[in-house]
Amino acid sequence: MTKDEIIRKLHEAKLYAILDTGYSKPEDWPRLALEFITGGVGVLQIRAKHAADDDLLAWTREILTVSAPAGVPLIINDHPAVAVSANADGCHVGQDDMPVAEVRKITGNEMIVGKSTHSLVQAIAAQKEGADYIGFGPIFATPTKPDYQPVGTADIQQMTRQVHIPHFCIGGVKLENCAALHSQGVRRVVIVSGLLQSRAPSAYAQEVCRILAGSPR
Ligand code: TZP
Ligand code: MG
Repeated sequence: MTKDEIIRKLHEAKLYAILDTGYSKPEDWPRLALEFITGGVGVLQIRAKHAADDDLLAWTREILTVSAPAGVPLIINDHPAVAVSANADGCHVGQDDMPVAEVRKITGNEMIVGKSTHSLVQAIAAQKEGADYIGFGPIFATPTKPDYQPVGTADIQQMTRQVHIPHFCIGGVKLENCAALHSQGVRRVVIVSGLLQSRAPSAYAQEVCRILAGSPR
């Protein structure tokens, strides 16, 4: 995908899913990726905190065989060099990782770079730094990211006014709280454990997308 196409997909996306080794086995990822995409997931990320580069590269190549034909961007958490080797669509970094400009020196100008933010100030700073999209959270406390103070929903409207790159609310987001988040101005979310622990991930994703699109049942 070209960078323009990837960015258009980010704007269109309601739901961003993460294939995380904390909740799932990489051998299940191709099946999960297909179910997620069928349910309307618009962006996928691979997050494998303790994996070797070779494994990450192999997993990424495999998921790309599912995501690329569907036109769903695949982002790698950290590891910009692996993202390049695999020809993934982008790389995602946190506050303690390389700055966006450093990542771009490795990934070049055709990949996107996303950044995790944990406050309104960080969200505005990430936009200024040149990130293509941000994650904003954790909105609620979550075992997936246990050491972070939840940011809650108070700054979402302010963030929406000031941040014009796509922003995805993350952290403790579940199907059950999507309607309340939508009513507070949330239009895009990242869900990790909710989707990976669902027994019907495709239907789960479909329902989240329906709620965030604000469309009637
Ligand atoms: N960054 C902020 S919260 C979070 C990350 C990676 C984890 C979100 O996981 P879950 O399981 O959807 O709460
Ligand atoms: Mg990181």
